Amino acid sequence: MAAQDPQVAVIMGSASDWETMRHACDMLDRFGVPYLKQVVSAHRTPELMAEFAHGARDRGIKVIIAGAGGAAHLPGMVAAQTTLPVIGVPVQSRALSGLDSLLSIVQMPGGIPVATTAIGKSGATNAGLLAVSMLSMTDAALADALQAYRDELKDKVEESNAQLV
Ligand code: RP5
Repeated sequence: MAAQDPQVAVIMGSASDWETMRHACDMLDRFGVPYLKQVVSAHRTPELMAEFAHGARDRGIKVIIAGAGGAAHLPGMVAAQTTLPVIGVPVQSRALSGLDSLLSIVQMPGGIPVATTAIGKSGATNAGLLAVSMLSMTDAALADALQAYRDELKDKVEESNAQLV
């Protein structure tokens, strides 16, 4: 749900990250949360990254999801330039399967937090869910929708158990 008044920004270091980051957007779509998606590269477009990070709060963004792979400095560099919550998604890299991305994002020195998810699709999915969860602190309808989603997951486990016999 791309919208004029996005509450979440989903940014990524390269268009090649989209196959991963689309799973964060799928979750935001599922919960009807308006968001924007954009390629913002820490090393190819550093000025754009700074402009984006400094302006995000004023344009009404409440949570930033930032995905990157390899030397994945985007989430940390964005977090350094905004006090909004930043969720970092380590994209699975070709050379090191995303371990490089994970370690680049997760070990932020104390003071500038990045909430880091798992590598790849699961991480992107959970980043979307975590953003919804953050927004649900002040949105009862979203809280209800999240609970319904959890109930669905539980039902699926029960269904799969029934199929084991
Ligand atoms: C990072 O470099 C991006 O986040 C991407 O995961 C990785 C490779 O980018 P491309 O060379 O595919 O554009 O900046």
